[in-house]
Parts: sequence; structure tokens; C-alpha cells
Amino acid sequence: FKLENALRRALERHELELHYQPQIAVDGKSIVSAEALLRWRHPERGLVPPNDFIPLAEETGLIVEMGEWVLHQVCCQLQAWRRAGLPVVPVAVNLSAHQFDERIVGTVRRVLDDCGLEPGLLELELTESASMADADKSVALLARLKGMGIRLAIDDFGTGYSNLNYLKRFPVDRLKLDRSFVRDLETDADDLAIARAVVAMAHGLRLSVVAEGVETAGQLALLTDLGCDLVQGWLFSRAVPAEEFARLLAAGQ
Ligand code: G
Ligand code: G
Ligand code: MN
Ligand code: NA
Repeated sequence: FKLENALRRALERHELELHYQPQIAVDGKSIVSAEALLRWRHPERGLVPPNDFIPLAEETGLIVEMGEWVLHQVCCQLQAWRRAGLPVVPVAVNLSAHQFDERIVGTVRRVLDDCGLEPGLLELELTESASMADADKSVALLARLKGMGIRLAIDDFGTGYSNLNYLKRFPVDRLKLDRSFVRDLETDADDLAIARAVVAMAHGLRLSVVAEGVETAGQLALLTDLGCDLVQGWLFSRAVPAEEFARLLAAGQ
């Protein structure tokens, strides 16, 4: 209850901020896209990670308002960078399952409009569990979002319960291979087999694959061998504040 008020105040007092983590092509050093990750800059507790406050935001419903702030922030930031002449890349925003209903279509349309951003620069990440929970509904909702021209990704792929009949029908662009399969890639033959199968299946469905949590050159080499498209992880960069990400964009291209 106390934390809930604090969280609401955080939103009002602009204590929330977004950090950006680059997604890199396996065959090059270029930043192809990025993921926006929410942080709470608490006056006493310092930088609070999302796992410490998003569950509460979801329980209280505050996540809807907070998620709308995130979308608005990302789209207007991208537009500001573009106006400043930076070589911008598409940025992915995480959607909570609580945000994934009919309202999201209007929200995204309004935010893109407000910021004057072209839809192709916005990607939405939906977790495997959220997208499969009511898969028929997801097919329809994803189709409406896709029809607006935005990009779609399935997050944490491999950790939920995928119905492959539905995956086939989801108009998504990317699968994000969960980092639990990447962590022990160099020592665990089972993880390697799973990663290989996910890449093969994704490519068969004309989806690209982003490997999450890439921390070592050995993992990168294996993922490159498997034909994985993009990598995201501490080997390249942590999620960094907006100004720092702008410098990476300016330097990289
Ligand atoms: O940045 P970090 O790895 O600590 O993020 C932890 C979790 O918080 C991840 O699962 C990520 O998807 C989630 N997360 C980060 N930012 C957002 C956000 O803006 N909205 C939602 N719903 N989840 C987020
Ligand atoms: O949305 P998702 O759950 O995929 O969020 C990505 C999370 O993974 C964020 O919390 C981010 O800080 C974290 N992360 C990003 N890169 C790495 C990495 O290389 N290693 C580990 N352990 N975590 C990472
Ligand atoms: Mn994510
Ligand atoms: Na993930």
C-alpha cells in the first residue's frame, strides 16, 4: 500500500526513466535495434530494477498508465533523436500481459501520432505466456497492431507454453530466445540443441531470432554458427541511459 503510493508518485514526479540496450547483428558490430528497459530512480534507494516494482504495478493496475508513459517516452525520444540527425534504429518496448487488450491499439495509434513517429521504428515485445494465454484473441490483436506497421516480437521464447499452431498464425517479426538457454550454451549440449531448433523453426516461419543475455565470445561464436540473427547482452553493452545510447548510435554508424 505504501509502495503503491510511492510508485504512483514516482510516475507523477518523473522518477521513472528508460535505459536502452543495443541489439547487434551477429556478423557485424552495427546496432540494428534496441530494447527499452524501465528503471525507477528512487530518491533514497537509488536505481531500482523493474523486477522490484513491475509486479506491484501489475497487481494495482498502475502498469497500464506506466506502460503508456513508456510508449510515449520511447516514441518521442526516437523522434527527437531523428530530428537531431542521429541514425535511429527501431526500439522495442515490453508490454505487460495487463496491457495486451483492445485498448492497446488506440494507445499505440495515439502515441505514434502525438510524437509524429513512423510506426516501423516501434517494436512491441509480448511474452510467450501473455501471447498464448488467449491465443485466438492474440491473433486478432497482433494482426491489428501489425496492420498499423509496427514490429512485433515474442519475448522469453522457450520458457512458456507455446502452441505452434498459433505461433504459425501470429504476425510477428522476431522471436527472442530466452537467456536461460544462452547462459550454459558452451557447456550444455541440451541448451545448444534447443537453441539450434529454435533458430531453425523461426527461420522456417520467416522470423528472425534475437538471443538474449549474451555475455561471452564463446556464446557469440556458437550463436553465429547456429545462424542466429541478433544478439543482445552484456558482451556488447548493458542497458544504458538515453544520452549514452545516443552516443553509441552517433559513433556506430
Ligand atoms: O532490465 P531488466 O533485465 O532488469 O528487466 C527485468 C524485467 O522487467 C524484464 O523481464 C523486462 O521485460 C521487464 N521490463 C523492463 N522494462 C519494462 C517495461 O517498460 N514494461 C514492462 N511491462 N516490463 C518491463
Ligand atoms: O524483457 P526481458 O526479460 O528479456 O529483459 C531483459 C532483461 O535481461 C533485463 O533485465 C536486462 O537487464 C537483462 N539482461 C540483459 N543483458 C543481459 C546479460 O547479458 N546477462 C544477464 N544476466 N542479464 C541481461
Ligand atoms: Mn524483453
Ligand atoms: Na526475455
